[in-house]
Amino acid sequence: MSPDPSVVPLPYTADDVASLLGPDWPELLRTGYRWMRLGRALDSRMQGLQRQGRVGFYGAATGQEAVNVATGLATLRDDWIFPGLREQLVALVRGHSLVTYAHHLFADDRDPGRGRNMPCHPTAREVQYVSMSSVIGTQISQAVGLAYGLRQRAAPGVSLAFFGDGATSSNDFHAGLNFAAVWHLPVLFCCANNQWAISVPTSRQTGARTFATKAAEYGMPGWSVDGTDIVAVWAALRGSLARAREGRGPEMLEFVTYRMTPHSSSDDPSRYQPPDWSARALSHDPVARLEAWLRTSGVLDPSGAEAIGRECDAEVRSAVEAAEGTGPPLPASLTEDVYAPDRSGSRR
Ligand SMILES: Cc1ncc(C[n+]2csc(CCOP(=O)(O)OP(=O)(O)O)c2C)c(N)n1
Repeated sequence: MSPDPSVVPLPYTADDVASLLGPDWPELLRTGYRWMRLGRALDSRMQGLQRQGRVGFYGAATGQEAVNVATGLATLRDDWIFPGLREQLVALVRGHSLVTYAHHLFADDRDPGRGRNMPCHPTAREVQYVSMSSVIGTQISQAVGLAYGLRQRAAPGVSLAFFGDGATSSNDFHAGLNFAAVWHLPVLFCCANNQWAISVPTSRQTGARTFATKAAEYGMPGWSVDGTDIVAVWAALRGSLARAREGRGPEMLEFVTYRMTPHSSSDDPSRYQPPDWSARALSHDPVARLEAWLRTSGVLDPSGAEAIGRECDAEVRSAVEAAEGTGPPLPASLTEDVYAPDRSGSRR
């Protein structure tokens, strides 16, 4: 990938980044860049497979990689992720296997969900990434319930609720923020504002200046962050996570991004997006912005960036090859994993 000269530059000197991310910033950003390229490679390959009829459905997160990768790298094992629609890369960065995710996308017999969920709705229990629900907003109050449980048990961890701009109009948004603020819970409300709820632009979603300003009236801090700038996302998350761990209560973070692909493989945005949308989105491509900055700062050279891109493509290709061709879940699996074994000995 060659850097796009029209990309909006990240506004930092190396000293700025060192003060925000610490002395190991070059390694952190190189790692972050690689994960972002992996997310991009995955989206590109899976959209192709969907068009070829090899997977049934796909929802890309192209344009939101900085948010997902920074979240995966800034959170700790004890933290919990309640995704909205596009946070699958968070699970991978936290350690979920790419091959297992590919099995999920093919909805086959090795999919931990045994093909019961739509593609892109994985559960990654081992990294505390909760199964996504397509029902917009429901995960917000679930994340708050989990945070309440953590507090009651004096258990470590922060619960992160992700949701799109559209989900801020759901009942769960109100119930979740209100309950969390009243009970002072360790939860972060992360609004992935990609400026569209399918065909509904943010101007039709709210009269508020930003989504983050809503937090104040619930009684918690709210931050509006450039979600296409991985340094900004990372620094903001570090601050909010640290305060939540200290017991200082919930916060809301709005990450402003540009949706660079259709809502899903079932959508045609040319019917509703303005003609200049893709140019605006491309100038805020989070991968291109980071790559341009890393090159200018001497952390990455063009051949290094290309090599990373090739490695990521190969990793995705080999995960797809390993998974594709596995048979569908056996019919008997329909009734497996549904009930826990009854250990009480009683007859019901
Ligand atoms: C309760 C509910 N209402 C409507 C829908 C249909 N629907 C699916 S995705 C979507 C838009 C979501 O937009 P947003 O929350 O901004 O997330 P994004 O898709 O932009 O990531 C809608 C309305 C749904 N799934 N659930």
